[in-house]
Amino acid sequence: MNLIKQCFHRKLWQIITVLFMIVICHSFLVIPTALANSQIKEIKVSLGNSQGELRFFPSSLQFETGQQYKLLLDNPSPTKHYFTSKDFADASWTRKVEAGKVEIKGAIHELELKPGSTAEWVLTPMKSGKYELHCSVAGHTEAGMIGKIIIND
Ligand SMILES: [Cu+2]
Repeated sequence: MNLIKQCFHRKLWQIITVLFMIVICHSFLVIPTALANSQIKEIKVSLGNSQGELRFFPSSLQFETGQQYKLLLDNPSPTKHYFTSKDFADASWTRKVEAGKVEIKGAIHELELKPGSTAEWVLTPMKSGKYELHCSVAGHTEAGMIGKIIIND
């Protein structure tokens, strides 16, 4: 009787061990898949509008550290504008900027968009904080072409 009980216990432990191994193996398979699936998030920002208003649309941007973003910038206005946020750029890792047929790699601090142009800035925010955004064309910051960028942990 005791031998049967012992045998049963051994079998039970074997089953538990196998189940445990399956769970461990499964998590090793699932975690890299989840990482690979983490999509690039797109955020669209217009510099000014067709009415010539000196504003960013939207003027408040939120990011998360470690998440990759594609910042889609466009200028639908009749004048050129800047997307200037040096501290935000310093707090982020830039993979590339694409504008027209040109792809620029390396650190970026400021982008100038001529009327009707677009640019794509692919970046990963690294350091949380609040950062200011402005357009550095003379008079535009004073007219209210400013914004805020928040990077959350
Ligand atoms: Cu401007």
